[in-house]
Amino acid sequence: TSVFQARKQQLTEKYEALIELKNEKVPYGNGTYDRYQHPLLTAEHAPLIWRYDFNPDSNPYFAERIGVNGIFNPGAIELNGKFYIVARVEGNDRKSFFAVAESDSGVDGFRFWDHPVVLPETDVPDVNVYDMRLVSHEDGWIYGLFCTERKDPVAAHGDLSSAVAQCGITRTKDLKTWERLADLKTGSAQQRNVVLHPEFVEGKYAFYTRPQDGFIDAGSGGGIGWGLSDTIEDALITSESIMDERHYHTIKEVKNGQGPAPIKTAQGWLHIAHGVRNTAAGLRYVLYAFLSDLLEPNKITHSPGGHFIAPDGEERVGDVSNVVFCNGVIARDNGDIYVYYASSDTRIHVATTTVDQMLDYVLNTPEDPLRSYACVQQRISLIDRNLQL
Ligand code: M1P
Repeated sequence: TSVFQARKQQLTEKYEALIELKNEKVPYGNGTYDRYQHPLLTAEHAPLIWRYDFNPDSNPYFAERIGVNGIFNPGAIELNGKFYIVARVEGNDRKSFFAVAESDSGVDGFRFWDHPVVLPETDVPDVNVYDMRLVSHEDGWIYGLFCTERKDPVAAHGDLSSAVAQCGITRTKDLKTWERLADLKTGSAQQRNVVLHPEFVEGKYAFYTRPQDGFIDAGSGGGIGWGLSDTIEDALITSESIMDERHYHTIKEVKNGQGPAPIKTAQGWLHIAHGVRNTAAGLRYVLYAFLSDLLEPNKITHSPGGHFIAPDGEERVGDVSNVVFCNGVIARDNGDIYVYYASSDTRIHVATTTVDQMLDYVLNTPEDPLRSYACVQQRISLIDRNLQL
């Protein structure tokens, strides 16, 4: 057999074994959610036909031609009983694009469709697109809100890093054909982590936003914002208010952002978000959760202190280490919740929980008391109640 044939067969067998790998819960959990043994999607899960030239004449060594660097920050949706992830796939060339992977179980067996998403451009072409939030809106469309990044047109000569991030909007009925709408317009110089609320509010489209001054720095802006738009086709937010502010010496001191669209529960809208703080080792991204009012989704009613999920074990290391990031969740009719999150801008994981467990978490976890002394009092109160039992 030729090198081509041998390598093609070996890599195909290895790939199929990876896709067929069963995923089990990591024992014990923390009572609120369970992690799983294996990541769901990594660069190795990118189909071989995306990466290798299968023609022996032009690729005698069966060498990788267009590599994939990472697969992370997933949007997620359930359609007709199947689990779909719209992953951020990053090529070796640093450009991200979106691709749909499908699974029957939601915790393993995710397989990409043959072709990535063909996302139409606007008149101002995107340089990079990433982090799609999928929302099944009550208007009947599935929307994908994502970050579109372009070079800053007013960057100083020689500055090749300054960028402008804004919210791109696309919609689909089947995850196959995508219609591109105009980018969201707000008063902010930069926007990332924009999410469409699944229902109309006051008869308008409602958005969670994240205004910020610079591409990386929240600056005087930041926090999870909220705004309404009359239309989605040419979405415009004229009044943006901050519903979840950053706060000194918390997990969201430097930045925060809404994760996926919130889940509707009997007790309120259940949100998963990310919070960022700075450390000597760089930024640390964790997930946190909160509950907001059913009628006024921008009013937070319960805000557990600290993180809900923080990077753990292998999650802590990757292209951008010490990061967990979530922009996809699936809540099934039976109350099961699948939280799709990525670690260190490298790979995708799932954590499973239920609406009941998450409500137990947000309703019974005390708020951050913001001072060490108060934290000790909070803990002593728990200890004393336990000692009496
Ligand atoms: O590298 C960590 C994350 O950084 C950004 O998140 P944020 O806008 O909150 O700073 C995003 O680029 C995200 O994709 C990335 O995972």
